[in-house]
Amino acid sequence: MRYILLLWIFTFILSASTARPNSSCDTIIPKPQSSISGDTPFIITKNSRYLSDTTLATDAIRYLQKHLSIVSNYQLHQSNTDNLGSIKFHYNPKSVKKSEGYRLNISRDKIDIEARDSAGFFYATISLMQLMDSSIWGRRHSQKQWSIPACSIIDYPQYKWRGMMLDSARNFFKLSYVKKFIDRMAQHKLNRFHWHLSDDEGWRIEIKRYPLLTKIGATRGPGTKLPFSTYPTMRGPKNRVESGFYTQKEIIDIVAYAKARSIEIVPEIDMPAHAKAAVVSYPKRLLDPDDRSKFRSIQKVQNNVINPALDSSYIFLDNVISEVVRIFPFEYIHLGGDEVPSKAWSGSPAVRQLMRKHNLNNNKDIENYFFAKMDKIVSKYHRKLIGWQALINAKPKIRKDSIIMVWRSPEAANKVIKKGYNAILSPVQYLYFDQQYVRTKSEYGHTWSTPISTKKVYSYRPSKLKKVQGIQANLWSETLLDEKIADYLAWPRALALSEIAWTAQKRRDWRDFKQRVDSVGIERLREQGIHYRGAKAQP
Ligand code: TNX
Repeated sequence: MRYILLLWIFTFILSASTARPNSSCDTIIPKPQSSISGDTPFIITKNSRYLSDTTLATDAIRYLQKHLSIVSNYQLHQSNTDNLGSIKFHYNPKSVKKSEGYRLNISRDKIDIEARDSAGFFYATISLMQLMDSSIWGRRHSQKQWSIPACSIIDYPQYKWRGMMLDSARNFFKLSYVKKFIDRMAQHKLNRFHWHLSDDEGWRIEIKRYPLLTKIGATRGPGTKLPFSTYPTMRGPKNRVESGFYTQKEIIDIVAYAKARSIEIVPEIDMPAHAKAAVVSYPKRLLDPDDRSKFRSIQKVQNNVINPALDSSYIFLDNVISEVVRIFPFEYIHLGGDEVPSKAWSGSPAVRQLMRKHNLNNNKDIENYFFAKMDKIVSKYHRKLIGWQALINAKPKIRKDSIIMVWRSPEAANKVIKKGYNAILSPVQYLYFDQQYVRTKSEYGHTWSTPISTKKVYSYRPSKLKKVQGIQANLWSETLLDEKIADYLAWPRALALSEIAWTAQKRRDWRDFKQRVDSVGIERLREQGIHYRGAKAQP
């Protein structure tokens, strides 16, 4: 009996020590620019209080409170007096010089957090939470006391654009998943959620003036006007009707949800190509009735392009954009611009006439004409333009403060910058998270480019040229048949993304990163129920 009791005590001690507090402060992903470990940890209990002298810390405090109340069943209350054992949020633009930066000082008696903006306070809090046991990220009651290692951190991001794109058009994702996606980004200090909301396979955003966009354009499969869920690159289930879109009300909610996590949402309405869902919904407005062209896109979709010679196309797009900017407050809007099939418009009398009138010689000229007009519309709504690389082919006429997303190669950014534009780097060879991790039949993901392991993502050294706004990973969804596959392809690669976007190159080291991923990074993903790809040796 005594023996059994001893064994029981021993097992108890062992299991308690696996839920150990982190003893070092080197567990944060992405790695801070500077961090020094101290001696005695700070303990959060239900008696801990916070103090704040700024409303800029409000979202950060709420976030910490929300997690604590899930896992510990208590709120962190506010205190008016500066007692020992408080967490202090202090606005200090003098000591924190960089936007989104923060200082975090943890000692036995108090925690000091300083920042100059709400993102800085939020990221300090994220770091604080990463220093706690991983169960802080969980969704069940776990523990009452939280030990946080003593630590002194000075931190700021090296890029201001740290993005991830989710394609809700090829396969629709429920709102609940979009929220999870955004939350997980925020937990790794990613700050731009690029939302691909329209493509050939579906129009996913409610536009009040044009209800058919979602009535017709958000449904595909047998018996619909978009019966091509079986074309070669779509590996979806055949003969099934699929549909889905987000209402404006839902989107307003998501924008606020993201904002509270220091994330801006960039909506993308893809044009003039990748627009089959739009053109089948409103053919009279968007297509030349006399157009005799017959062509297929690279993804084998027939006649998927808006006609750029019709006044009705621009009126339509202007109206659409007027509704988009009403619900998306971010200063940029993404208008796609990729992959116009070479034979598009070849049989359109309206386009032929347009070419004569404006002295346009080829499709590139026509696309530039189209985007010059679209840029004017975007500027009318006080927004700036983002587009894929093709936007600056030949002689672009869009404003110089536009941003070009460069995806064909890492080097292609130079061309963009030479032409005087800003760039976001998203090279397919490193940051297309829809590609397989390794080339094996059993792996999820696309195979048309190179496979991308987490290590490969981590090895990317993005250019530091001034016009480079930052980097972004893209999760196109042709092969993402469910949320689990989306999770698998995104994680743990997104951990590497967060570090190359945030941490200076001289602080980055694969072995050090991998050690943090293996010890706690993966544990945090597991706590959240992410279906990550779990090969430990090669995350
Ligand atoms: C290229 S990159 C595309 C997308 C596809 C993706 C699949 C770009 C601007 N266009 O339409 O979904 O490849 O990997």
